[in-house]
Parts: sequence; C-alpha cells; structure tokens
Amino acid sequence: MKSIEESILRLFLQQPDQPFSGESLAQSLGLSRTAIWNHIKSLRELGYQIEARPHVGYLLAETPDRFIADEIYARLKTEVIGQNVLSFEAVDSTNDVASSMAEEGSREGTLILAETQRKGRGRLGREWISPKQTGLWSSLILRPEVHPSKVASLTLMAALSMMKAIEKTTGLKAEIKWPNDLYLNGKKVCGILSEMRSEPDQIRYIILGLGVNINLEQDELPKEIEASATSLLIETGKYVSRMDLLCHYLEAFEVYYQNFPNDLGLLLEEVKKNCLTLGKQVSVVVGDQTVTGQAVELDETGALVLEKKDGTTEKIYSGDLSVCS
Ligand code: BT5
Repeated sequence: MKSIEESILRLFLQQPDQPFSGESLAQSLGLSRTAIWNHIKSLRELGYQIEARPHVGYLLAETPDRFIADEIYARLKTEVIGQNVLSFEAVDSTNDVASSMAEEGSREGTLILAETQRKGRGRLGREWISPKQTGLWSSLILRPEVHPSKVASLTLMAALSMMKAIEKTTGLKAEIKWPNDLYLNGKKVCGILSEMRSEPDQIRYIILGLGVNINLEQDELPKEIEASATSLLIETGKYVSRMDLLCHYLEAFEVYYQNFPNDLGLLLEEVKKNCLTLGKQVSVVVGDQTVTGQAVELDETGALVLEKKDGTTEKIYSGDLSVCS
C-alpha cells in the first residue's frame, strides 16, 4: 500500500522546483493541512530538505543520499522489479537477507538494499567489500518459470542492465567480463553473485546480488582492491546519484526480464557486443582445473566457448576467468 510520504514525494518529483501549497497538497491527497504538515515533518526527519516558503508553499530542495523505499517507489517506473523494497543500514549480506525472505515467500521483484554489508560475499566465499553509503549493495528475488539450465543468463542480464544504467547515468561505457563482472578502463566496478534454490527441473527462487562501487574516492578503496577496482566517482570525477543509477538498473532489468526466456537470443547478442572477454586468450579456473584457450563465442545459454590449442572447443558454464592477452 502506498504511504502518504510516497504520494507527497511523487508530487514533488513529478514537478521538480515547483512549490506546492499546503492547501493543494491537502486537496490532492484528501487530507487536512495539519496532516500534510505532519507528513512533511516526518519526511524532513528522514533527511529531505523541504522549504516552507511564505505565501507560496512547500518546495523539495534536496533529497538525502539514502535508499529510502518510499522515494524508490515514487521514482521507479516498473511493474514488478523493485516494487517491494527493504532497505537496511547494515546487514551481513543482502543475499542472505533475500534468501531468508524468499524462503518465507517474499514475492518476485522484492529488492533488498543495505548502506553497508558486514560480510558481503563474492563467489566461492570470497569477500565483497561494501563501504558505507558509497555503493549499491543489492539483491533481487526472482521466481522465473524456466528450467534451471537457463539461469546463468540472468547474471548476464543483470550485467547488461547495469551496463546500460551506468551509461544512462554517467555516460560511461562499461564492458562485461564474462561471467559476472563489469569493468571500466580495465578495472572492476561491479560484481554479480547469483544464487539459486531449485528442484531438478524447477527453480524455487534466484537471488540476484549485485554490487557497484559508486562514490568511492581513489584513496578510499581498501588496500586489497586498490589496484584492481574502480568506482564511478573515480572514472567521472563527479558524485553520481545512487538513486538514479538504481532506478535505471531496475527499469532496464525489467524490460529484459519481461521477455525472458523468449528473447534470450537477442539478450545474448547484446551481451556479446559488449563483452570484453570474446576474442581474447583466457584461462578459466573451474573447480580444481584450469582451461586455457581463445574465447570464441557465447552459446545459447550464455556459456563461454573456448577454442583450445589443439583445435578442440570446450564450453565453460562458470568459472574464474583471467584474460591473458
Ligand atoms: C563477485 O564475486 O564479483 C560478486 C560480488 C557480488 C556482490 C554483491 S553486493 C550485494 C550482494 N550481497 C552480497 O553479499 N554479495 C552481493 P567474485 O567474482 O568472486 O569477485 C570477488 C573479488 O572481487 C574479491 O576476491 C576481490 O578481489 C574483488 N572485490 C571485492 N570487493 C570489491 C569491490 N567493492 N570492488 C571491486 N572488486 C572487489
């Protein structure tokens, strides 16, 4: 159900820089002017700067740099994806919170956000560093009615959607590093961790975890990743609106997801055009084996096809990839 705060924010955001009189807000929302005043007060307490101009009305001067569910609903133009948001100050991992919620039956498109993660996870139990209020640390709950073999392509769908969101928000063109990263100028800016719970031929749910470094300065990058990672702030020299980036990501994702899996071929064509891995000599660690070869193709499920030295090809479904040349 919509909150009054969301409705007020929606009015402000639809006509930015326009003041609204208490009277007009009261009329639009069917409330008393005192009730409006109380809701304006609670928005201010959340960090919204709302000026009260004598004889003119209320003006939204600034929004806080926070992921507040009501503001996300007021801005977001989607039907399912991100239409149920839980936003936390700190959690161990948004993927863990999302898994528990999915187990309890949370609906498709539910989004978990946190300003920081104490135990953010990469693949194979690696650490994902998630400093406070500088990134997007997010997990989406999905319940696609497809065979589990189609799932790897959802990681690529998220990568492509975030690539588009980065371009729309900042103008920067990131590239997809198969299977789960986005790179800018040779450095990692985004990582994706999809986790699935399924029966042999049916998915129960997927948690699509995605992290992006947004407003981290170069000297704020932790030591472990200072040489290999970057952020949108470092690449643009400007603060980037985390809220705009999030909404652009969710909107792009919904468009691809609505057509999934029918348009998988089209999605993979787009991934291929923006994939820094294809055409390169790579080595991929899969379990305790390393496979080396030329990355020549993505197959119809999103698996990477390697052409090995002896001329044979091998399909890799997931693994840790390094580019050799
Ligand atoms: C990933 O794993 O890249 C998946 C990262 C997924 C993070 C999101 S955030 C929200 C959700 N909740 C979670 O707990 N996780 C997801 P992988 O390919 O295994 O890469 C991990 C490696 O990336 C680490 O070993 C580091 O070298 C590097 N790394 C760690 N933190 C980073 C950061 N903030 N930026 C860039 N690289 C980082």
